[in-house]
Amino acid sequence: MTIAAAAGGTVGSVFADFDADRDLDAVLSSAGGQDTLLDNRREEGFAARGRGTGLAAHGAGRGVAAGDVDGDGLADLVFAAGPGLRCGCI
Ligand SMILES: [Ca+2]
Ligand SMILES: [Ca+2]
Repeated sequence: MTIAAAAGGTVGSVFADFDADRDLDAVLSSAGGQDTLLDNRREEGFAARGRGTGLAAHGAGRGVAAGDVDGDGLADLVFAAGPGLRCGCI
């Protein structure tokens, strides 16, 4: 799968190496409420993951950002959804 194929309804995206395998993965925030982790499989393209990754369906997405919010050395995700913010970690 390409990122463009998975990006319908996307209102925000962030790229980082979320599984520490030295390639950039992507998280897409969706206006439809289901965020998607795109696992970079290199020559195979990206594999879409949703449920089971810690990402959950929510209200209308507004955006996503990545950073080490809790200082544990691992990337965390912060989603803007609906009228407030929620935080998810993968
Ligand atoms: Ca990766
Ligand atoms: Ca962290």
